[in-house]
Amino acid sequence: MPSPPRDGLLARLSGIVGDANVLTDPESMSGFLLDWTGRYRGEADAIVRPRTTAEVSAVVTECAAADAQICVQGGNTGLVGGSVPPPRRDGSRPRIVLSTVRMTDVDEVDAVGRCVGVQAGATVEAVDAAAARSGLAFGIDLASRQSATAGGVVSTNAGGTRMIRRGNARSQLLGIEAVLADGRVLRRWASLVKDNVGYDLPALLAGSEGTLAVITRVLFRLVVPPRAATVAVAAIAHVEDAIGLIGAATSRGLTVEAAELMTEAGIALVTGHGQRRPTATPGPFYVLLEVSGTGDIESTTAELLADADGLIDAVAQPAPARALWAAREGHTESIARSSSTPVVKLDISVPIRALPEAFAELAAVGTLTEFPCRPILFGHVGDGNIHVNLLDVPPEHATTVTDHVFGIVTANGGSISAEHGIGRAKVAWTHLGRDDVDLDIMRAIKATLDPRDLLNPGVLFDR
Ligand code: 2HG
Ligand code: ZN
Repeated sequence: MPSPPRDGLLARLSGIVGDANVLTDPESMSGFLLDWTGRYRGEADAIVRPRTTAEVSAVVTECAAADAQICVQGGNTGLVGGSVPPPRRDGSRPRIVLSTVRMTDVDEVDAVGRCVGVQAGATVEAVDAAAARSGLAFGIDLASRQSATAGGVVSTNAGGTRMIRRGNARSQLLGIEAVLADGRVLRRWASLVKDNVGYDLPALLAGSEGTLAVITRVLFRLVVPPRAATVAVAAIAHVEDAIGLIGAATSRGLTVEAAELMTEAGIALVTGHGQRRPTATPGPFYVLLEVSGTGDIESTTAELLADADGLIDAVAQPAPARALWAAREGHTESIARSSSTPVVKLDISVPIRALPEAFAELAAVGTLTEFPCRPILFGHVGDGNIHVNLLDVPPEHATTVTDHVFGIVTANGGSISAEHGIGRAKVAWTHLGRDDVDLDIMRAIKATLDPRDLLNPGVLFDR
């Protein structure tokens, strides 16, 4: 049952952001209360849409005074339930969703310093488009680029398809502005590549999943894009062949901009949803490589493919080769549309040397009679990161099948969350990724910055 908000809180929030930006009717609220996967639904008293850092600070201050909890939401494209509030457990605390949807400013790019300041709600696509107008690029790219936001990718420390070359969202950070749980504004905003005055607080907020502060602005470093790149998709016989191809590309002097692994089961799903099959001859596995370099990259790529172990078929096109990328990027959407139950989405990583064996063990989950499910595995093979998507899992088996997958991952020396974070989906398993000392320190940091548990309740910690 929804609890009544503290007297007057919503009126005071309306005074800050305007009546039109405090949504309380169920129809306009519903999209903000359900996560992208459809697995996590929550409750809140209102959706509040501030426009500026000053408004966020005022909203947080009012919420703190009313003991109201705040769930921060960007594009709501995270896949671990971290951007929607939990169902109510404690009926007495009011709760709002703070949406950054109106905070979309993108400053002028500093082409010399190679950086740009943006508000938290600017999309990845908008950041990249601004960079491109100055001949630069944003180091983060992902399939949800039209919705995923700057604040979202930083707070989840997103990786995406350029991670192998450019690093994760934390690596793109030059500065940050964030509102603390008491309403004060933390601002580190010098476009300095070298700046070692104490703790790296922007880096701490990256990956904190909205539990320590509300990120309002980000100063991103930008990168120089390659002059030319080639995208190749190879149908291959073994997972090892994908890893071999990445090493061989580097040995030939090519720079690997992206390296993605897919399976025939995944390609069959995306082609069933309108994408073109990448190679004429199917393979049990596919690797998509985007490579850049100097000289004749096309010929070097052709030689690379001709010498590749386990090659069944291959195509190569000059970047951006959108149709080739579409087969990879269409996976998430096609998977969501193909499962009879909410997809169990697990995002794991293992050391590269353990990847072929771990991959085989993970794929075999579909053959176990105790957990009926259909696994589709794909991901960022160069980073050892596999997205384990389990379709048609009866909801009563979701926890046991997750336990089973995480057992495989930890036995292979891997991580239970490679790039999607913990959200509310993986809270019960954080002990598999961090020991007691580590978790104690995390709780101590949370207790220092948000002692009253105002920010993103239920995310990262079970409270
Ligand atoms: C991707 O790499 C995203 O496309 C989503 O991280 C992965 O749907 C998924 O499991
Ligand atoms: Zn991914």
